[in-house]
Amino acid sequence: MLGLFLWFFAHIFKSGWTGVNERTFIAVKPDGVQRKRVGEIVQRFEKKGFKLVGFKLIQASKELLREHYWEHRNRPFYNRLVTYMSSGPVVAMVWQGLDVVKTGRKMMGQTNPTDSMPGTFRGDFCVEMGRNVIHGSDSLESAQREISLWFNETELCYRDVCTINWIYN
Ligand code: DAT
Ligand code: MG
Repeated sequence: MLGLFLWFFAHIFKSGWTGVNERTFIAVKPDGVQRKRVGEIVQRFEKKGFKLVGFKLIQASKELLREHYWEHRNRPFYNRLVTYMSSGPVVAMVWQGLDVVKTGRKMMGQTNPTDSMPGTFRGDFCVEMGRNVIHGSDSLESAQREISLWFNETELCYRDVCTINWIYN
């Protein structure tokens, strides 16, 4: 009985994060902010048809960044990465829409800008992996974890937009 309840709860909870309600965490890194790429990055997500539900300029603490990049804690670049990410403010955002996690990753390009196609943020805006301008969640699970790490529930606006029928059929 408890199992059934937990399954039901998990299903309802997850369904809030799928389909047109899927959400991803996108951050313009300190180099992207300094190099004035915020406007164009926001514009491309808007133009695509995704919905902005969270946005803030934040000087992230090293604690937050260590947590954010926890999966890389044993990699040789971990400390350098945390130092770079704390070297200036970042613009933290939550975007919502159908397949936004996967599409956001495609819009970003590959981790190494050298491997990123022109037309992607990393393909167009940067040359080196250690200054690759933008972060985006790599899975639905990462997105949930990262959004709750960077945002309080009160900072997110789940609003309706009047263009919905022109974006989805
Ligand atoms: P991504 O940002 O594409 O999700 P990731 O999660 O593998 O890439 O790594 C996080 C960041 O760490 C990445 O944006 C740049 C840096 N990084 C990754 N691999 C690296 C490496 N081999 N050397 C230096 N920095 C690296
Ligand atoms: Mg990653």
